[in-house]
Amino acid sequence: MFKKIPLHTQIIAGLVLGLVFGLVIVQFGISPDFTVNYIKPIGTIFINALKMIAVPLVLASLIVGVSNLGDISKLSRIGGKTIFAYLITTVIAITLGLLLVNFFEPGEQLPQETRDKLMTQFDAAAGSKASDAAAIKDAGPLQPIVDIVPENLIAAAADNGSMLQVVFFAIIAGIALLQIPKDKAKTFTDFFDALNDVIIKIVEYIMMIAPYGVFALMASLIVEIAGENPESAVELLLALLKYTLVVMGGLFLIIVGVYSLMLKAFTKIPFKDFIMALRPAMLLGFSTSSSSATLPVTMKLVEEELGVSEEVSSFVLPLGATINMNGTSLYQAVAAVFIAQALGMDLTLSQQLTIVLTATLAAIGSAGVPGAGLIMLIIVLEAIGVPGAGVALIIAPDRILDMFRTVVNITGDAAVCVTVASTEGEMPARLIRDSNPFTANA
Ligand code: DAS
Repeated sequence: MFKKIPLHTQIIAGLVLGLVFGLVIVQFGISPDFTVNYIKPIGTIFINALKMIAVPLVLASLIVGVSNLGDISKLSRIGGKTIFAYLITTVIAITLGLLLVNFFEPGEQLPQETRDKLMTQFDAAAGSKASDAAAIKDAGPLQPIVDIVPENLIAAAADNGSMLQVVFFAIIAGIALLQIPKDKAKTFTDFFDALNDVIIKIVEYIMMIAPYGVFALMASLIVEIAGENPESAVELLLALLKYTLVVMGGLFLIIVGVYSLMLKAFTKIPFKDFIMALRPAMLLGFSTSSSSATLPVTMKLVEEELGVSEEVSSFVLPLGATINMNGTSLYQAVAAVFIAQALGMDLTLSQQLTIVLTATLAAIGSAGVPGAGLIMLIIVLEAIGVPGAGVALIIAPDRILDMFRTVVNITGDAAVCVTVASTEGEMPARLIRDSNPFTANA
């Protein structure tokens, strides 16, 4: 019976029960020892499992994603337009996220005592972070670029902090794959294709313990942060609520701002018709939190309801489901800065620009499965010197945010798809009006 409950319902239940459990412990002054010694480890296991697969997930999904572009020569007009549109919408989403989180500062209200506890809880030896920060300041202006190229791939893979170096290698390997004889590349591509599937299966296993992990993380977070004064738990929850509203606001602006402008500028599709035609895919993305699972429906809808040819949709949409996640990239930008704010770490401009680069790459590397964005967030955090375990702070609302950001991911893929098709002269308004049941009688 338990298996039949949808995953997101289970996780929301874990979240609520963890919240209630933590608040009861704090409210009745019960010793935190039991929670810290027997509940918190479950949460640590869940976080470690997420961190465990971050490196293989990046390697597999990026190498497969880049090599799926087909050989370099085939990156014709459509491929160039598609990748350009995906990169532009991703950078716009991240920039919008950074503007919102720096303007609303959801993590700034926390008292210093809470910040110190959070920093300790995330096993971040503040001292070493300070020395890392000092090292960053002393390094030359091109150091961030130098740091992208690993001197030892195994060492980079072993240290979550060098995730950007793993991403760099994965992209270079994917491009090199495109330039060696197809028969030779197939062995390598098949291996990483299989690895990609294995990792996605492992993500499913990890998401099975998610309800328990979220329960444990929420309970121990409340108990450890509240300590003697319960009101600091309330402050933390209020900060989390503000963070959630900033992400949701940003996701909404992407759809009604970015995508509607793009459709208005490059297509003759009325935005309302686009959304009405795409509704079934948006609802499926919301309930499954998976771009990959929704892909077949998205393809069917853009072809049948919006007049996109199969040739365009079968290139643009699968690529988008793999490398284009505008919702996830906005979420990662907001989450990274929120966690830094909550830990009292001021981010320099170059660290915020690093977020643009790493969140773009993290979104490219995120697989279209539930929870992928959270796993890849670790890359962004480590790249800017914020402890990766800081994801524990935002894990509570993450399942709900995953549902909404997946809807934006899917909508963005479809918006770019109809834009590319329109610029290929594929969809005169007449065709859309005739084929679209919502407007056929208009
Ligand atoms: N659930 C992912 C997707 O399918 C997005 C994410 O995890 O951020 O698009």
